[in-house]
Amino acid sequence: MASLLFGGRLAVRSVNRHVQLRHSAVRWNSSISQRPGSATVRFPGAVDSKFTSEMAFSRPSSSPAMPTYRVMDSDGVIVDKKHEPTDVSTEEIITWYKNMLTVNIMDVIMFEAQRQGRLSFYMVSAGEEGIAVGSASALEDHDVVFCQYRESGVFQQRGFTMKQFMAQLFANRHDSGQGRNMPVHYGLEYPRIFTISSPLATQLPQAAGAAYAMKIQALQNPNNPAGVVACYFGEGAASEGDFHAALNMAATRSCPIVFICRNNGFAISTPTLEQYRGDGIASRGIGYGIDTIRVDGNDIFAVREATKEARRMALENGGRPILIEAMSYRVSHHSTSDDSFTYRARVEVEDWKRRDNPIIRLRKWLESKGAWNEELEQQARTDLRAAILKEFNAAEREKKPALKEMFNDVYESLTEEQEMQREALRKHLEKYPDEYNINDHEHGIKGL
Ligand SMILES: Cc1ncc(C[n+]2csc(CCOP(=O)(O)OP(=O)(O)O)c2C)c(N)n1
Ligand SMILES: [Mg+2]
Repeated sequence: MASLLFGGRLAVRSVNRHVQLRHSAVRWNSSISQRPGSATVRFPGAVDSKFTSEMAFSRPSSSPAMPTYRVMDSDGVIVDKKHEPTDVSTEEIITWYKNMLTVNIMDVIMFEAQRQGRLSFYMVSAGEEGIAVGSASALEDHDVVFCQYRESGVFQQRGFTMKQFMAQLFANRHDSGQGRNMPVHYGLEYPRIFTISSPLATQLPQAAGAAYAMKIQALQNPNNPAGVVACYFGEGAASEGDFHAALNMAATRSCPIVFICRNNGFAISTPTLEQYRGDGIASRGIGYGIDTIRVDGNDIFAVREATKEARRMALENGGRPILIEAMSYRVSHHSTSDDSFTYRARVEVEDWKRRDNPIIRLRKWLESKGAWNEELEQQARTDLRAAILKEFNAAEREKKPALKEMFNDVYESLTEEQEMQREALRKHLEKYPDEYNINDHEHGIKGL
């Protein structure tokens, strides 16, 4: 990746050397030979490990669970007044609130639309809007983002328009992916969010690689504002080998990346109790030598503050990875293809809905400041719903992408095999014209 970005292996080698030199102190220290009589051992693989004559296995059960950082309690009250948000205006906080609300209302409409057969698939992020919007609010436009699939709030906060959401969901001709991806697999060119891909955890090593490239870019262009990569994933995805490869690569190469894990208690039907026995995903960050924090994902202020600080730390001294584990509960079914009441009790879900929710929490805080009330709430809901439905109706009526788009963008130009496939498709469509809605596509058969 680096050589593609920086035009030549030589340039990359010299930059790599530069990067290595900056970290050489740490590496060379580890190879210093043992001092006679020293109480600590200097194995190359475990520096400063004390000798002990007490044989004791380290037991996870005797270490307390990592605490969960929180700024605001479930009644919307700031727990410690010194964490009262002061760096942003109430107006801006209201935009976060409306962004969470937008995603929440869109989710209800689109879930229902899928049930009516108007789109093929959908995934909601109910209960996790605070993690997405809060963390994205702490990022800069020149940062680069990799998502899983349950982070619509990140897209909303980074300026993805309702028209763009709907174009992708209905796979119409305005979709930047030209209808080639499943619904909810959005992508945004700038502020950049790499297009979502279904195979779990693939975004993690890609994100670590992108962060390494950004580190080298920062060395080459020190006058440009330095950026980080933010990489989102679910706790289930952290069971993939790619998660471990990505964290280790980011740690050993000191890449400026903030890993943001949404721990929502489930990987489809598998509860966390059956996914792992350690202390969540946070404990794994420590294992890889990565500074880590666990936060309350229903508390948008805590998520934002932690991400802001993580971003600052990730850029310190040339770069390093940080891990945030944001705790929440997946209130919804996994997707429109899932019925979660076959593997969890309805009462458990209802309990969570009633007990805690990032939107209600922020609403309580805004109301306590006199910045929100029932009337504003009803107005906002009516306006947002109308704006979503307007784009919904327009997108559903739009033409689908031209048929030729199915072959484009795989290679720079069509290969001989692709030409043959296109001709075979043309013949097939001409033979069975009544079997396909060809005219739903831009320019009909001429668009092939
Ligand atoms: C490599 C791979 N294996 C399995 C799947 C099927 N799958 C899709 S989502 C999912 C669960 C992921 O859970 P988590 O990462 O916790 O995200 P959440 O859905 O809870 O937001 C699984 C197993 C997949 N998409 N890719
Ligand atoms: Mg999960």
